[in-house]
Amino acid sequence: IQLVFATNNAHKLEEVQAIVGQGFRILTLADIGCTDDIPETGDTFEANASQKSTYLYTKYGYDCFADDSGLEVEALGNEPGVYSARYAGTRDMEKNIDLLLQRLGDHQNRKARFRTVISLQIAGNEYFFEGAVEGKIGHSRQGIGGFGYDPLFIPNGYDRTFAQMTADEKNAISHRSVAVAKLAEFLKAN
Ligand code: ITT
Repeated sequence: IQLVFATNNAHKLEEVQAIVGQGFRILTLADIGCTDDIPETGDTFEANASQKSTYLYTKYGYDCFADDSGLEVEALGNEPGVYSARYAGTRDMEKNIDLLLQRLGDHQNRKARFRTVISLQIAGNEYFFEGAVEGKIGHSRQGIGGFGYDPLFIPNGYDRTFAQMTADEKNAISHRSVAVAKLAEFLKAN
């Protein structure tokens, strides 16, 4: 099985490749010579995942998939959500994390979830796969692994953040691994 992954995020690529193993060959945008800034203007994860995979399939004709994901913090009305990558206006994660910690302050309710929606395009048909992981937001950054908001996110049942886990530990429970496992099941069955 060979699919293009419509992402510019090297961390996502690394995680997905580790989750699916060697049985799947995942091509990158670089592999197919795509340097486009793929538009992402929806207001749901589904819409954005679909926009990215549809763009690639329509322009290049490759079977492909896209991952749209983000962090939903309950006390912030599920922000940053689809704005996770640019919460503070740019892709600077230091600023994004500072803003989140500032807005949450010392709020008692620190419940949060990571969500991933994958859109798969095969022969002109689209399929969606979702994953989520529940947890809470720490009071400060902890750990240096992972990417994005990982230093803040403590999954339920653990007392460490995703950034304090090994890649394998994160991949065993993450939102992305849940969605990717469903994608892999689907591909094997079809
Ligand atoms: P592509 O659209 O090119 O795939 P992106 O980084 O722009 O890459 P998104 O639009 O889906 O991806 O934004 C997701 C953001 O949510 C991402 O930049 C992180 O800040 C955050 N995020 C998603 N998954 C995460 C994870 O597993 N750990 C920490 N933060 C994550």
